[in-house]
Amino acid sequence: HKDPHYMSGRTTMVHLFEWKWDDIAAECERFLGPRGFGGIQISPPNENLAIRSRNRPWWERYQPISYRLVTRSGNEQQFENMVRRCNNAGVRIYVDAIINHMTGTWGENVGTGGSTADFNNWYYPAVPYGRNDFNSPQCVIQGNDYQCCADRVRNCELSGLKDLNQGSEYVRGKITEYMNRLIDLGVAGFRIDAAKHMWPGDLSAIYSRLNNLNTNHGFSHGARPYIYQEVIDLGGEAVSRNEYSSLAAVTEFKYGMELSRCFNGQNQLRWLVNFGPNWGFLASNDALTFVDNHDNQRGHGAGGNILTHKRAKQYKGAIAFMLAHPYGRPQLMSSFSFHDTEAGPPMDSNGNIISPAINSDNTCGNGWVCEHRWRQIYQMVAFRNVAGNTGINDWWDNGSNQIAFCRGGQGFVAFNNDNWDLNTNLQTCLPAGRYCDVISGEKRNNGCTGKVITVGGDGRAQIVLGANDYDMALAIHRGQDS
Ligand code: LAG
Ligand code: CA
Repeated sequence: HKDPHYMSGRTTMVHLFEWKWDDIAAECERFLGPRGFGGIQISPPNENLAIRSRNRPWWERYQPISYRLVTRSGNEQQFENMVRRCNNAGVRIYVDAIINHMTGTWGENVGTGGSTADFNNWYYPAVPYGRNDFNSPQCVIQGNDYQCCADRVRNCELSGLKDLNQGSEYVRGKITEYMNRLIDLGVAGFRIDAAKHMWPGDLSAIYSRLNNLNTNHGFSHGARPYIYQEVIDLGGEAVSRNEYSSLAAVTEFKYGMELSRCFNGQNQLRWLVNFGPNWGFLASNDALTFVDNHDNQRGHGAGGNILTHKRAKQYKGAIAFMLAHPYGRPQLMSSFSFHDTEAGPPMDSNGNIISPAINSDNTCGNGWVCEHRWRQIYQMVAFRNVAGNTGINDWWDNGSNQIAFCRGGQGFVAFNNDNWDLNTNLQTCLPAGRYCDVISGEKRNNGCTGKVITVGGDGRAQIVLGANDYDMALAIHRGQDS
């Protein structure tokens, strides 16, 4: 369950948070496929409670009311069409699977597909689930449970959401039926929401009953779904991510926290010389790595001081480092803009999601941030694809916040997070030539719209990154010379 089954030469997925299926299908064909993205994490595709009293917050999608494939992102036919078109474009789909709980305790009870529920009686007729499919006696997780009591973290309710008993044969059957339907429709894997709140043994039983990936969608015979389990573990809790890493991959929340500290100026970039397991992270293949996710970018989940698109220069620096550095399996965040941390995606007065507009410079409009369409970000996805399995060599730093390194003979990257200029002759490990920096510009009509770096026969080049430059990184790679 640790292989994402990307098409060959692809390395990176993006979370298209709250996008509609039709828009994702178009995005695969017009952008993600051609630009070499490996996959997409989509928002939960199963029916959720429509929470009108709060003006349709984003988090209503974490309140399942049934496993029918109908949400504000689209219906089953649109879902099927999206998966087919994305797979055809070489881009895999990963489903955010909400299997810990069902919706509960809200003053309304109609789902996005019209299903209803009777929360007070644990009754979800559209599945159906009833009282004895949920943990008993009923209890709600309290703050200190995370320190003391793994059993309460797993068997009590997460913010009052009705807590399914995954130990039950019937519940396991309903969950695997849902996930297998998605596999048969061509998805490549799952994010397991709230994995910390489920017993590893129960998850293992569920994973073992999942189908192999669908060979009609280009997967090889016997391919197992990629699974990354959401376990927030910054250390010191009763539940550890190590209880899950033998089953499948795990979200490595320490990664984005530490990288944010570095690019925020709270830790020096030079310490990144041994970034990876030496920092207490999971093994590389076990780790789903990211700077921010849909929760911590708005102070939900673990919260913390995480860089987001709102601090663009530092954020692009951190993302460029993540994509240039070989550790982990990177995931990009693609957001809608927000001030209110509860607000849902751009929507019309009927609550329908408004599609992103695509501007002539590749960026998005209509309230969508589309970090994945920022040049400095999508061109680093291409950098990572070119760098492939190479390691890091020729690390250089100035003893503070200026660093540079090579990826074999494939690529070279430099960063300046000091408040003085970087202007130094460095080894790039690349063949002689004139290279177009993929951060400050791009190759266009045999020219380069950004900095041109001249690499000599000895592989060295003069590298300039002004403290006041628009971006703090510079990156060149094979295929970008002229
Ligand atoms: C997750 N991972 O473990 C998701 O990444 C996270 O986004 C989900 O919480 C959570 N687990 C449950 O799937 C989000 C919001 C919560 C929200 C919850 C359910 O961060 O704030 O809770 O989704 O919609 C909301 C209210 C609570 C209320 C609860 C139950 O904020 O006050 O108690 O709904 O009605
Ligand atoms: Ca639970």
